Amino acid sequence: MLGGAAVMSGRLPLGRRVGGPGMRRVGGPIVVSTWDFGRAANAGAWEVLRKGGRALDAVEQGVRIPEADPDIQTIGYGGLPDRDGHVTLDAAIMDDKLNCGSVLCIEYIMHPISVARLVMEKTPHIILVGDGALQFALANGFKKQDLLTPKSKHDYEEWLKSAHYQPEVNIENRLGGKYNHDTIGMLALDARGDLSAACTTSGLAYKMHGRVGDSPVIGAGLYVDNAVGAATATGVGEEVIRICGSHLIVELMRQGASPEAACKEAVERIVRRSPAKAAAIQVGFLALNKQGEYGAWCLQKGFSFAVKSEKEELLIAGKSNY
Ligand code: SD4
Repeated sequence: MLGGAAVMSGRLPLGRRVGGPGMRRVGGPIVVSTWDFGRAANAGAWEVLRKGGRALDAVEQGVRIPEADPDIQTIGYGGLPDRDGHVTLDAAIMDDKLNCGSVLCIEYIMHPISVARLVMEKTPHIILVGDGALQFALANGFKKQDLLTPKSKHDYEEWLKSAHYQPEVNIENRLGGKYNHDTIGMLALDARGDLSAACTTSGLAYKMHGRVGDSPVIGAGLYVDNAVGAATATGVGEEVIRICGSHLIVELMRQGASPEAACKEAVERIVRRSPAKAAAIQVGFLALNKQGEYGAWCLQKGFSFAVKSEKEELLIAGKSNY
Protein backbone atom coordinates (compact mmCIF):
# COMPACT_ATOMS: atom_id res chain seq x y z
CA MET A 1 0.00 0.00 0.00
CA LEU A 2 2.51 2.57 1.14
CA GLY A 3 6.16 2.63 0.24
CA GLY A 4 8.16 2.63 3.48
CA ALA A 5 11.22 4.82 3.07
CA ALA A 6 9.64 7.19 0.61
CA VAL A 7 6.57 7.62 2.82
CA MET A 8 8.72 8.36 5.81
CA SER A 9 10.66 11.00 3.92
CA GLY A 10 7.46 12.61 2.68
CA ARG A 11 8.51 12.38 -0.96
CA LEU A 12 6.24 9.60 -2.24
CA PRO A 13 3.10 11.23 -3.56
CA LEU A 14 4.43 14.50 -4.82
CA GLY A 15 4.61 13.53 -8.46
CA ARG A 16 5.07 16.66 -10.52
CA ARG A 17 7.66 19.23 -9.64
CA VAL A 18 6.93 21.04 -6.45
CA GLY A 19 9.09 23.74 -4.98
CA GLY A 20 12.05 23.29 -2.77
CA PRO A 21 14.46 25.58 -1.02
CA GLY A 22 15.41 28.28 -3.43
CA MET A 23 13.35 26.83 -6.28
CA ARG A 24 10.40 28.48 -7.87
CA ARG A 25 7.21 26.46 -7.77
CA VAL A 26 5.51 25.81 -11.10
CA GLY A 27 1.95 27.11 -10.89
CA GLY A 28 2.55 30.07 -8.62
CA PRO A 29 1.27 30.96 -5.20
CA ILE A 30 -2.16 30.09 -3.85
CA VAL A 31 -4.16 30.79 -0.69
CA VAL A 32 -7.25 28.95 0.58
CA SER A 33 -9.37 29.71 3.63
CA THR A 34 -12.55 28.66 5.37
CA TRP A 35 -16.05 30.12 4.91
CA ASP A 36 -17.26 32.99 2.76
CA PHE A 37 -15.39 35.61 4.77
CA GLY A 38 -12.33 33.82 3.42
CA ARG A 39 -12.70 35.80 0.19
CA ALA A 40 -11.82 39.11 1.85
CA ALA A 41 -9.14 37.43 3.92
CA ASN A 42 -7.62 35.81 0.83
CA ALA A 43 -7.48 39.22 -0.85
CA GLY A 44 -5.34 40.44 2.05
CA ALA A 45 -3.09 37.40 1.82
CA TRP A 46 -2.83 37.76 -1.95
CA GLU A 47 -1.34 41.25 -1.61
CA VAL A 48 1.62 39.55 0.06
CA LEU A 49 1.80 36.49 -2.19
CA ARG A 50 1.54 38.29 -5.52
CA LYS A 51 4.61 40.36 -4.66
CA GLY A 52 6.58 37.21 -3.94
CA GLY A 53 6.15 37.50 -0.16
CA ARG A 54 6.28 34.67 2.35
CA ALA A 55 3.33 32.40 2.98
CA LEU A 56 3.79 33.14 6.68
CA ASP A 57 3.28 36.86 6.16
CA ALA A 58 0.36 36.16 3.84
CA VAL A 59 -1.61 34.05 6.30
CA GLU A 60 -1.03 36.53 9.11
CA GLN A 61 -2.12 39.50 7.00
CA GLY A 62 -5.05 37.56 5.60
CA VAL A 63 -6.68 36.49 8.83
CA ARG A 64 -6.18 39.91 10.41
CA ILE A 65 -8.98 41.11 8.10
CA PRO A 66 -11.82 39.08 9.72
CA GLU A 67 -10.19 39.58 13.14
CA ALA A 68 -10.76 43.33 12.76
CA ASP A 69 -14.28 43.07 11.26
CA PRO A 70 -16.91 43.85 13.92
CA ASP A 71 -19.65 42.22 11.83
CA ILE A 72 -18.02 38.79 12.01
CA GLN A 73 -19.19 37.48 15.37
CA THR A 74 -16.98 34.41 15.49
CA ILE A 75 -13.51 35.89 15.14
CA GLY A 76 -11.60 38.66 16.93
CA TYR A 77 -13.26 42.04 17.47
CA GLY A 78 -17.03 41.58 17.68
CA GLY A 79 -16.77 37.89 18.58
CA LEU A 80 -19.57 36.49 20.71
CA PRO A 81 -18.58 36.13 24.36
CA ASP A 82 -18.47 33.11 26.60
CA ARG A 83 -21.40 32.42 28.92
CA ASP A 84 -19.94 34.83 31.50
CA GLY A 85 -19.73 37.67 28.97
CA HIS A 86 -15.98 37.55 28.25
CA VAL A 87 -14.75 37.65 24.66
CA THR A 88 -11.90 35.14 24.73
CA LEU A 89 -9.90 34.44 21.58
CA ASP A 90 -7.78 31.53 20.36
CA ALA A 91 -5.24 31.70 17.51
CA ALA A 92 -2.30 29.77 16.09
CA ILE A 93 0.21 30.13 13.29
CA MET A 94 2.69 27.67 11.77
CA ASP A 95 5.42 28.11 9.16
CA ASP A 96 7.37 25.92 6.76
CA LYS A 97 9.99 24.88 9.32
CA LEU A 98 7.65 23.46 11.99
CA ASN A 99 7.90 26.75 13.88
CA CYS A 100 4.59 27.45 15.56
CA GLY A 101 3.00 29.73 18.12
CA SER A 102 -0.39 30.04 19.72
CA VAL A 103 -2.41 32.01 22.23
CA LEU A 104 -5.32 30.52 24.11
CA CYS A 105 -8.19 32.31 25.79
CA ILE A 106 -6.65 35.77 25.34
CA GLU A 107 -8.87 38.78 26.06
CA TYR A 108 -8.81 42.45 24.95
CA ILE A 109 -6.50 42.01 21.92
CA MET A 110 -7.95 42.46 18.44
CA HIS A 111 -5.25 40.51 16.61
CA PRO A 112 -4.43 37.32 18.50
CA ILE A 113 -2.84 35.88 15.34
CA SER A 114 -0.09 38.49 15.55
CA VAL A 115 0.46 37.69 19.22
CA ALA A 116 0.73 34.01 18.27
CA ARG A 117 3.36 34.91 15.68
CA LEU A 118 5.33 36.86 18.27
CA VAL A 119 5.15 33.91 20.67
CA MET A 120 6.63 31.82 17.85
CA GLU A 121 9.35 34.28 16.95
CA LYS A 122 10.30 36.01 20.21
CA THR A 123 9.95 33.36 22.91
CA PRO A 124 11.35 29.89 23.46
CA HIS A 125 7.75 28.69 23.88
CA ILE A 126 4.86 27.68 21.64
CA ILE A 127 1.78 28.43 23.76
CA LEU A 128 0.81 31.33 26.00
CA VAL A 129 -2.55 31.34 27.72
CA GLY A 130 -4.95 33.83 29.29
CA ASP A 131 -3.44 36.57 31.43
CA GLY A 132 0.09 35.55 30.49
CA ALA A 133 -0.72 35.92 26.81
CA LEU A 134 -2.29 39.33 27.45
CA GLN A 135 0.70 40.46 29.50
CA PHE A 136 3.04 39.37 26.70
CA ALA A 137 0.93 41.18 24.10
CA LEU A 138 0.85 44.43 26.09
CA ALA A 139 4.58 44.25 26.71
CA ASN A 140 5.04 44.03 22.94
CA GLY A 141 3.01 47.09 22.07
CA PHE A 142 -0.45 45.62 21.47
CA LYS A 143 -3.32 47.87 22.53
CA LYS A 144 -5.84 46.71 25.14
CA GLN A 145 -9.40 47.24 23.93
CA ASP A 146 -12.94 46.12 24.64
CA LEU A 147 -13.81 43.51 22.00
CA LEU A 148 -17.51 43.18 22.92
CA THR A 149 -19.39 45.22 20.32
CA PRO A 150 -22.91 46.54 21.03
CA LYS A 151 -24.35 43.92 18.65
CA SER A 152 -22.58 41.00 20.32
CA LYS A 153 -23.49 42.38 23.77
CA HIS A 154 -27.12 42.58 22.67
CA ASP A 155 -27.10 39.02 21.29
CA TYR A 156 -25.49 37.75 24.49
CA GLU A 157 -28.11 39.47 26.63
CA GLU A 158 -30.84 37.91 24.50
CA TRP A 159 -29.21 34.50 24.90
CA LEU A 160 -29.03 34.99 28.66
CA LYS A 161 -32.82 35.33 28.86
CA SER A 162 -33.37 31.73 27.90
CA ALA A 163 -29.95 30.24 28.40
CA HIS A 164 -29.42 27.15 30.41
CA TYR A 165 -26.14 27.83 32.12
CA GLN A 166 -24.67 24.61 30.76
CA PRO A 167 -21.79 23.87 28.44
CA GLU A 168 -23.14 23.79 24.90
CA VAL A 169 -21.11 22.48 22.00
CA ASN A 170 -23.48 22.95 19.15
CA ILE A 171 -25.14 26.28 19.68
CA GLU A 172 -24.47 27.39 16.12
CA ASN A 173 -26.53 24.62 14.58
CA ARG A 174 -29.32 24.76 17.12
CA LEU A 175 -29.70 28.49 16.67
CA GLY A 176 -30.70 27.77 13.10
CA GLY A 177 -27.39 28.56 11.52
CA LYS A 178 -27.31 32.17 12.61
CA TYR A 179 -23.79 31.82 13.95
CA ASN A 180 -22.79 29.00 11.66
CA HIS A 181 -19.77 30.71 10.19
CA ASP A 182 -17.04 30.20 12.62
CA THR A 183 -13.27 29.96 12.62
CA ILE A 184 -11.08 31.20 9.83
CA GLY A 185 -8.36 28.74 8.93
CA MET A 186 -6.04 29.85 6.13
CA LEU A 187 -3.37 27.91 4.21
CA ALA A 188 -0.92 29.47 1.76
CA LEU A 189 1.76 28.31 -0.63
CA ASP A 190 4.18 31.02 -1.74
CA ALA A 191 6.25 31.52 -4.88
CA ARG A 192 9.17 29.65 -3.32
CA GLY A 193 6.94 26.64 -2.68
CA ASP A 194 6.80 27.15 1.07
CA LEU A 195 3.63 26.57 3.08
CA SER A 196 2.19 28.26 6.17
CA ALA A 197 -1.11 28.21 8.06
CA ALA A 198 -3.07 30.43 10.45
CA CYS A 199 -6.22 29.81 12.43
CA THR A 200 -8.12 32.32 14.60
CA THR A 201 -11.49 32.29 16.37
CA SER A 202 -13.58 33.46 19.29
CA GLY A 203 -14.54 29.80 19.67
CA LEU A 204 -17.97 28.45 20.43
CA ALA A 205 -20.49 31.14 21.28
CA TYR A 206 -21.45 31.14 24.98
CA LYS A 207 -18.85 28.48 25.82
CA MET A 208 -17.74 27.85 29.41
CA HIS A 209 -15.29 30.47 30.60
CA GLY A 210 -11.81 29.07 29.96
CA ARG A 211 -12.93 26.64 27.26
CA VAL A 212 -10.46 26.30 24.40
CA GLY A 213 -11.27 24.57 21.13
CA ASP A 214 -9.14 23.08 18.40
CA SER A 215 -8.12 26.28 16.63
CA PRO A 216 -4.98 27.12 18.68
CA VAL A 217 -4.00 23.47 19.19
CA ILE A 218 -1.16 22.57 16.82
CA GLY A 219 -2.13 19.40 14.97
CA ALA A 220 -5.84 19.89 15.60
CA GLY A 221 -6.88 23.32 14.26
CA LEU A 222 -3.95 23.54 11.87
CA TYR A 223 -0.79 21.75 10.81
CA VAL A 224 1.94 22.29 8.22
CA ASP A 225 4.63 19.95 6.98
CA ASN A 226 6.48 21.75 4.24
CA ALA A 227 7.40 18.48 2.50
CA VAL A 228 3.77 17.46 2.17
CA GLY A 229 1.04 20.02 2.75
CA ALA A 230 -1.08 21.88 5.27
CA ALA A 231 -4.53 21.51 6.80
CA THR A 232 -6.95 23.44 8.97
CA ALA A 233 -10.29 22.86 10.67
CA THR A 234 -13.49 24.62 11.60
CA GLY A 235 -16.56 23.58 13.57
CA VAL A 236 -16.95 21.87 16.91
CA GLY A 237 -13.38 21.80 18.11
CA GLU A 238 -13.77 19.04 20.67
CA GLU A 239 -14.34 16.53 17.85
CA VAL A 240 -11.34 17.84 15.92
CA ILE A 241 -8.99 17.65 18.90
CA ARG A 242 -9.73 14.01 19.68
CA ILE A 243 -8.67 12.86 16.19
CA CYS A 244 -5.78 15.36 15.87
CA GLY A 245 -7.59 16.37 12.69
CA SER A 246 -5.15 18.61 10.84
CA HIS A 247 -2.11 16.47 11.63
CA LEU A 248 -4.03 13.40 10.53
CA ILE A 249 -4.85 15.02 7.18
CA VAL A 250 -1.23 16.00 6.54
CA GLU A 251 -0.09 12.45 7.32
CA LEU A 252 -2.74 11.01 5.00
CA MET A 253 -1.52 13.33 2.24
CA ARG A 254 2.04 12.14 2.94
CA GLN A 255 0.80 8.60 2.25
CA GLY A 256 -0.62 9.63 -1.10
CA ALA A 257 -4.15 10.86 -0.38
CA SER A 258 -5.43 13.88 -2.26
CA PRO A 259 -6.36 16.88 -0.08
CA GLU A 260 -10.07 16.11 -0.46
CA ALA A 261 -9.67 12.38 0.26
CA ALA A 262 -7.59 13.16 3.35
CA CYS A 263 -10.21 15.60 4.64
CA LYS A 264 -12.95 13.04 3.98
CA GLU A 265 -11.14 10.35 5.95
CA ALA A 266 -10.74 12.73 8.91
CA VAL A 267 -14.49 13.42 8.83
CA GLU A 268 -15.15 9.67 8.62
CA ARG A 269 -13.21 9.13 11.84
CA ILE A 270 -15.51 11.56 13.60
CA VAL A 271 -18.53 9.77 12.14
CA ARG A 272 -17.24 6.31 13.08
CA ARG A 273 -16.82 7.30 16.72
CA SER A 274 -20.42 8.43 17.05
CA PRO A 275 -22.68 8.61 13.99
CA ALA A 276 -25.50 10.11 16.04
CA LYS A 277 -23.34 12.90 17.40
CA ALA A 278 -21.68 13.52 14.04
CA ALA A 279 -25.09 13.96 12.43
CA ALA A 280 -25.89 16.79 14.84
CA ILE A 281 -22.77 18.92 14.60
CA GLN A 282 -20.62 20.64 11.99
CA VAL A 283 -16.93 20.06 11.37
CA GLY A 284 -15.14 21.09 8.19
CA PHE A 285 -11.58 20.40 7.09
CA LEU A 286 -9.57 22.17 4.38
CA ALA A 287 -6.21 21.05 2.98
CA LEU A 288 -3.58 22.28 0.52
CA ASN A 289 -0.72 20.15 -0.71
CA LYS A 290 2.75 21.05 -1.85
CA GLN A 291 1.65 21.06 -5.51
CA GLY A 292 -0.97 23.69 -4.80
CA GLU A 293 -3.85 21.21 -5.01
CA TYR A 294 -6.60 21.84 -2.50
CA GLY A 295 -9.69 20.07 -1.19
CA ALA A 296 -12.15 20.02 1.69
CA TRP A 297 -14.77 17.85 3.35
CA CYS A 298 -17.33 18.54 6.04
CA LEU A 299 -20.03 16.82 8.06
CA GLN A 300 -22.99 19.01 7.12
CA LYS A 301 -23.87 21.01 4.06
CA GLY A 302 -23.23 24.71 4.41
CA PHE A 303 -19.46 24.84 4.78
CA SER A 304 -17.65 26.77 2.09
CA PHE A 305 -14.05 27.70 1.37
CA ALA A 306 -12.41 30.44 -0.65
CA VAL A 307 -9.53 30.04 -3.11
CA LYS A 308 -7.27 32.69 -4.63
CA SER A 309 -4.42 32.23 -7.06
CA GLU A 310 -3.22 33.94 -10.21
CA LYS A 311 -5.76 31.87 -12.17
CA GLU A 312 -8.67 31.45 -9.76
CA GLU A 313 -10.87 33.37 -7.36
CA LEU A 314 -13.51 30.97 -6.10
CA LEU A 315 -15.91 30.25 -3.27
CA ILE A 316 -16.53 26.50 -3.21
CA ALA A 317 -19.19 24.54 -1.33
CA GLY A 318 -17.55 21.80 0.71
CA LYS A 319 -18.70 18.26 -0.03
CA SER A 320 -20.35 16.70 2.99
CA ASN A 321 -21.43 13.43 4.56
CA TYR A 322 -24.92 14.61 5.46
C1 SD4 B 1 -13.73 25.99 18.25
N1 SD4 B 1 -13.43 25.40 15.93
O1 SD4 B 1 -13.45 26.78 19.15
C2 SD4 B 1 -13.62 26.49 16.85
C3 SD4 B 1 -14.74 27.40 16.52
C4 SD4 B 1 -16.05 26.79 16.48
O2 SD4 B 1 -18.25 26.96 16.06
O3 SD4 B 1 -16.25 25.63 16.68
N2 SD4 B 1 -17.06 27.53 16.19
O4 SD4 B 1 -14.09 24.84 18.46
